[in-house]
Amino acid sequence: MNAIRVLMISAAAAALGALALTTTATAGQAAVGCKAEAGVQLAATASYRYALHVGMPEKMYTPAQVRKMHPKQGEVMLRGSMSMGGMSMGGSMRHLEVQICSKTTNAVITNANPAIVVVDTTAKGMPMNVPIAVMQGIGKGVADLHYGNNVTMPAGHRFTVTIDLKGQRASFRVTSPKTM
Ligand SMILES: [Cu+2]
Repeated sequence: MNAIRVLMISAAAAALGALALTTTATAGQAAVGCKAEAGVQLAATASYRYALHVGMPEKMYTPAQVRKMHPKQGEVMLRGSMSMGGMSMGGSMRHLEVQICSKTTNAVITNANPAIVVVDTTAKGMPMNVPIAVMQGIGKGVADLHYGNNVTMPAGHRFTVTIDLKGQRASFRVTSPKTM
């Protein structure tokens, strides 16, 4: 019991250390994000800019896996939970990601706690809460930091995606892309 607790604490300390390192490396110059790019939809609220992208499922790794396996592609998950069976659902899994930036400076907001709700309007589905993982593309750094997960979104279906951060809400309409 005690040994487990010590282990958990040291793991938390290690995670904090890694975070501190990241913060130090980028101190002074906030990474800029939420750029207008192909396949990205932007929306602004009073304080934030949200950039939504839905693409093919991404392989997600923990920081420890990245250090050990040196993957060249995929994403590193900094916090949060990987959705169960993320890669196993075959054709209807998509990667839904939202970057959150300051509306005034476009600085990437790294410590947000957003809610993301998806509704399949084609299937007249119930609202689904997306489990929030905080991710960065491998090798891309904090400029790519975003929130989301692999989510079941059948190809060609229309969806409403609602982002809510501290009551500042924006909704997007998006069609799930076909397999490329
Ligand atoms: Cu991602």
